[in-house]
This record gives sequence, C-alpha cells and structure tokens, in this order.
Amino acid sequence: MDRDWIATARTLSEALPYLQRYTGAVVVVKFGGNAMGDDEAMAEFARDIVLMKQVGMNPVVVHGGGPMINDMLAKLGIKSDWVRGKRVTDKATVEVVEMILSGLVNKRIVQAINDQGGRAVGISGKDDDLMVCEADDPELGFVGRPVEMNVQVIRDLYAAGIIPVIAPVATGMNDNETFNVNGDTAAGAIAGALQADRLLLLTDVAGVKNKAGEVITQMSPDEVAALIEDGTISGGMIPKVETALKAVKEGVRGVVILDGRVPNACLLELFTEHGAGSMIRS
Ligand code: X2W
Repeated sequence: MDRDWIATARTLSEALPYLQRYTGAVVVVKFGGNAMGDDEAMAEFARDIVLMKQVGMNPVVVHGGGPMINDMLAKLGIKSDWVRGKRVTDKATVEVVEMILSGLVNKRIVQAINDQGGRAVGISGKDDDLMVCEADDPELGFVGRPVEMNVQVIRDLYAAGIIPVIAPVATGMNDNETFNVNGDTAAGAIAGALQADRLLLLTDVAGVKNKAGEVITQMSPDEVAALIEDGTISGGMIPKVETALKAVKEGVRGVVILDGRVPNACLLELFTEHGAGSMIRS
C-alpha cells in the first residue's frame, strides 16, 4: 500500500501548537543503558534529538550505560555488587566505569547524533566542574552524590547550537577523586540546576503502573508519595520516581518516565496529544 502522504502532512500540521509551546525549552533526556538498542534504534533516538534541536528546543542528553559496564567488568573478571540500586564502586571499578561511560557509550551517542546532522559534544560531570560530588554512602565506595552543580558549560554549548551529551562521572571535593553517579541521579541534578522545562527518563518499561497494571499518565508529587507508601510503586521504579520528585521540587516543570525502546518515544511525548509514559508535575 502507498504511504499515506496526506496523513504525514496532517501529523506535521497537528504538531504546530507543540512546536510553538516548546520553542527555547530546555529538555533533559536521560538515555538509560537498558533503553539503548542496536545501531538502528540508536540512530532513531539520535534523529529525534536532532529534530528537537532543529525546531528550536534545547535538548541535553544525560546517559547511563549500566549493562555496558557489566559486560566490561565481566571481561576483566571484576565482580560487582549492588546496594539499593547502586553499584558498589571500588578503585578498579570506578576506572572501568569512567572508561566505559566517558569513552565507549558517550562517543557512540555523540557519533550517532552527528551522523544525523546534529552537532553533539560529549563531556562528563568532570568537564568545567559541571558536577562535583561527595561520597553517597561509605558502603558504596566511589559512588557520588552531587553537591555542587556548575551548569554554565551546558548553557554555553546549547547557545552555540551544540547538543551536550553528558556521562554521569564526576569530580570530588578532593584532588584526583572520581565518582560514579547513577545516571538518573545525574540527569535529575542537571535538570534541576538548569530549571529545565522537561526531564524525560527513557527506560525499558512503559511508565509507572497502577495496581491493575495500567500506565498512570499524570501524577502529582503527593499522589506519587501515596503510591510508594501503599506499595504500588516498588523495586527499580522507586529510585526513578524519587529522582522525579526531587527534580520537580528543584523547579523542573515536568518529569516523564517513558519507554525509550518505543519508536520515536521523545517525539511521541513532546509533539502529540497522545503523549507517552507517566508525567509527574505539581
Ligand atoms: C551506574 C552508572 C550508569 C547508569 C552504574 O555503575 O551502573 C551507579 O550505580 P543506567 O544504564 O542508566 O542504569 N552508577 C552508582 O546509571 O546506567
């Protein structure tokens, strides 16, 4: 069957109010390791980001890469333990984390965006002291909790037409310290410091689900707290919604938890009435 070109044109026309609403908007996109697929899915993600930039938004990509760190640690025979959703990170582990996140994963995303005609520059939380951390918990070793954010470098990059791509690796308060930061935590801290219009947390589930297993499309911070309290939100979703609550409290206008494996997930959320995933805002 022929493609429906009239429907294609209508889709563009229907996007106009959303395009107008988001002109100049700062949108932080957390791209988790589990949401990253094959090269084709990566190209599609990159295309969405380049389109956002092209229509006048300021996308800022913060990525994870947990599965890729796991693969390299396994190859090197380094064992990894997890405590409350965070990787216990000793000296040997933090070196692998920095190599994989700032190297392999960061540059793969940068290259994919550039291949779609965007101008991406990859940095980590170390660059220009973007994210300075303290140890989160002595039990976790070199896992960082952001205590000082210097986001001017991000503003400088997007004002110059560049899409920043940020690895969640950070500097400490003491010389030569390197911290491993959970990707969601880093994205939330960056979105908060930027007072972003949106934080999109791309993951591998459709969003926050109610007891019947249906995705909840809109929630206030109070409703989220009640759902944690009664056990509806549990497991791996807890750190995500906690990041969302903190970001909203710090001034992010809306946080959306959505499935990054769905084709054009970001466009679906931003440019259609349908939206995607679960939105948390006051
Ligand atoms: C994470 C950083 C990467 C990450 C880790 O070591 O795996 C901590 O757990 P995803 O793909 O977004 O899960 N850091 C402290 O967050 O990756």
